[in-house]
Amino acid sequence: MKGEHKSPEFLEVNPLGQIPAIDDGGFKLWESEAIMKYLINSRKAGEMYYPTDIQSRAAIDRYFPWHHQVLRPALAKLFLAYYPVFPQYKLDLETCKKAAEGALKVFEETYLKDNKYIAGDILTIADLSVVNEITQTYLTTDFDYTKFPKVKDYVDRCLQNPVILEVNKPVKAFPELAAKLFAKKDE
Ligand SMILES: N[C@@H](CCC(=O)N[C@@H](CS)C(=O)NCC(=O)O)C(=O)O
Repeated sequence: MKGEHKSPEFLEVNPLGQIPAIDDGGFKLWESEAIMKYLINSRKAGEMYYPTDIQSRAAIDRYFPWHHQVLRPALAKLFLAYYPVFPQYKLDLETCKKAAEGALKVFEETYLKDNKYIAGDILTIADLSVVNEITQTYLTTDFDYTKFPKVKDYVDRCLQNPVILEVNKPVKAFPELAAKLFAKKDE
């Protein structure tokens, strides 16, 4: 919010000026997917969120390109249409709702078709990536998630994970913060 991600110190870590980025003893890395995989591989924590079984990994890896290209942009635009944090993006709420509905329909009918989680019965880094993109609007807007019962059940299931629940506490509080932020801008 204060623009620290554009400071010279931060740009040393990620020249793209975006979060997340890490500096692991001098090894600098950005891109959330690469960071999650690096941390899991370097800390040998694979079995938990990125199982080493080749087919499980493939099922997780298969999700990411679609996530980065389709679901994430659609949900990010939906969020920004509700909360114009970047007013330079002229986003029409109804258009964004339609795009988000299209992406969520595919997510529900493909990735959640027969699965509790994206890659099967266990929660993985694919779920860690998507669930917070969804809760951004699930917990903070009137966007109609009842149209997507499997997505709704999925998010409620993910929110039972204590880490995901913790991360989402500030998300839940966002509408209050936004009201203050936008009131200040209008002053
Ligand atoms: N593909 C990148 C996307 C990174 C990204 O878009 N970060 C956003 C926050 S979620 C950001 O830093 N936006 C501020 C900006 O671009 O100035 C990833 O998965 O890490």
